Amino acid sequence: MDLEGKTVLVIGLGRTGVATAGLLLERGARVLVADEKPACELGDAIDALGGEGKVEVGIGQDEVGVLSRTDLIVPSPGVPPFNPLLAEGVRRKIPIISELELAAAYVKKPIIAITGTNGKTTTTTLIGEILAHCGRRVFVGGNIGAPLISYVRGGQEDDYVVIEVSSFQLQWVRDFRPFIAMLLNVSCDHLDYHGSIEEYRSVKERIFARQGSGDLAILNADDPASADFAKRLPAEHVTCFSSSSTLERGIFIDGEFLRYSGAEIDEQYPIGQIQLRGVHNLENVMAAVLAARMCGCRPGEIIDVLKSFAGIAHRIEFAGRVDGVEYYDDSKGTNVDAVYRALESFPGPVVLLLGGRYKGGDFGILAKLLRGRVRALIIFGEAADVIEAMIGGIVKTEHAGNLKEAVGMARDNASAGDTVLLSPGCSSFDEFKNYEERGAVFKGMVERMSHQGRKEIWANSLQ
Ligand code: UMA
Repeated sequence: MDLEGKTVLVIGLGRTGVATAGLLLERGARVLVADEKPACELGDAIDALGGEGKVEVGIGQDEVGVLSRTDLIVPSPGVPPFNPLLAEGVRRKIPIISELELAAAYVKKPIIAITGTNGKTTTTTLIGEILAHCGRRVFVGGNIGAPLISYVRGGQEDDYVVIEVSSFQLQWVRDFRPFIAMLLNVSCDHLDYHGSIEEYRSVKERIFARQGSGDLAILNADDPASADFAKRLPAEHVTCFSSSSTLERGIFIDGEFLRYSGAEIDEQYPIGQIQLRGVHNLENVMAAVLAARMCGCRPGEIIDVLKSFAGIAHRIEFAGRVDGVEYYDDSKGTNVDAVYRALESFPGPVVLLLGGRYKGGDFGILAKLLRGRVRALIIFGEAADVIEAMIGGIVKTEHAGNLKEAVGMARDNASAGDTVLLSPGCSSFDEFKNYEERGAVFKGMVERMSHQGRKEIWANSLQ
């Protein structure tokens, strides 16, 4: 892509915007930056780019006049399509390209791209671990942390590029062509950004659109829409995984094993040796196995990693034990489907913490699981009233103003043998910078409670 002398408008100067602007400058483009924050709050980002002289900053979100001198727009993932600059850019037919697509145009190594509403981070991390264990050099990034464009600016010394891809990053792609692409699942999420589940799904499906000869597409056979869609994909190889049915070609749960079967394939992966818990995680594992086998990893090598891979932070992560109650941090569970999957992993009794900023979705789908496994529901934050209206009272329900209060109430409601599960089903932005901060606060509280508990036991033993 020839960027020399082009005037490019970067919208949003967060992690993606800074890396994007850096690449554009390196390639000889003139860079304009629009961010909803005032320029004085963007000091670090501007410094990272070499100071104010390097890029033009201070452009407001509705200063559409700037578009008359813009050749290309690169929006950051978090900038929604209805952002005034973007919407006007579309109307004026100015080319718009996502950071993902811009970066991929320069990536020389095979890309493995993972999308889906839930399980992306676990699957991406697991694939990275398996490939590394098999002696491959691997970059792991995308929505998970370092944007792909930051990889382009490095030496590109790896054998594979494994990236978690969000629907936001797929919003403006046209030519993005991963060697392996996978769609793990689709359920209601980010409706405040995409408008409808249909639009959200169609954006996610763009991950497969440009695949072709030699490429592999991986889909979830249990998702009726994906099963049908699989027949129309351009990739040379299309494979599915299923946790509920037997597949002639693909990978599925067969008693105590994950069984991968195909024309000349019949492999088994013992479920008992997999550290990750929950059916949803078996789905993630199956998708990862398919990708790893495509990259030439051997079953024995894959099993080695499955035996030790315990998951990622804030995703049904064990946070500690206090008074015989186990606490789990699922702060990354920011949509209703994620809560459903987390709850399914615990037979009960569970004290469930739900809340934060509502992003859409029907909490009513949790009703049956609530009745079967949940002792008490603690709802907190901005979304408390919305959640109360959908599922309040199905089981004992209490309101808390914030997460800290909610944890205190959970402790009061739980008995030895119970699980306290923070799986909020909402974003964290009403109270925290991101889900990581929310999870860290939760884990910090559990840690303090358990210290306190130990001190009390110690003090009592001295009396
Ligand atoms: N901004 C605007 N106008 C807007 C919106 C934002 O100017 O309308 C500005 C903000 O003031 C800020 C900047 O844009 O200065 C932030 O850009 P961004 O929200 O795109 O955030 P980045 O720091 O670039 O991080 C993004 C992803 N963020 C989002 O998708 C919201 C990160 O995913 C990702 O790790 C990072 O790129 C690197 O690839 C986070 C996320 O929450 C973890 N992702 C969502 C999710 O997982 O559910 C999709």
